[in-house]
Amino acid sequence: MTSPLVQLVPIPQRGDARGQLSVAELGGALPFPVRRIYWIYGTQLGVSRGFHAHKQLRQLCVCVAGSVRIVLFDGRREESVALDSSAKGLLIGPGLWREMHDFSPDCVLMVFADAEYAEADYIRNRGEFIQTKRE
Ligand code: T46
Repeated sequence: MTSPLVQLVPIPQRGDARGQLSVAELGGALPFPVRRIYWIYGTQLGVSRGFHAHKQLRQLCVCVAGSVRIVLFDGRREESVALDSSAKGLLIGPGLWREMHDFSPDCVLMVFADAEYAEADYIRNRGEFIQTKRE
């Protein structure tokens, strides 16, 4: 049986009468030590992002405001997931082509990564990505 490309993890919610608080910690929602955090926001209407794969990088994506749709492709199968809550995170491992579409104007996508930024880890050409999956 093939495992799903979309791997969602629950993010513990610790809100109370004062408001909301969400927690991503090692051994909980985070399966790896974090070495970098970045967040994507202010995305213009109709703009899509991503269109690349990573050779090694593991990431946890949490949409902490608004919504976005993420498409994953492993060279054969494609799956899509809507992220619209800080109560769930999307784990994206290496070897997956990812695209981000349908950003809401208020979307803030926070990404926890297990390594520092390295352009050499990116495969930004879809044809090249598909070729590496065949090898
Ligand atoms: C990913 C998806 C979900 C840096 O200098 N440092 C960084 O940590 C990052 C993430 C990017 N950059 C530079 C590289 C580019 O010149 O910022 C610019 C925009 O990056 P990029 O076009 O790769 O952004 P997205 O939104 O297409 O992809 C990003 C991540 O790069 C990628 O790892 O998986 O979000």
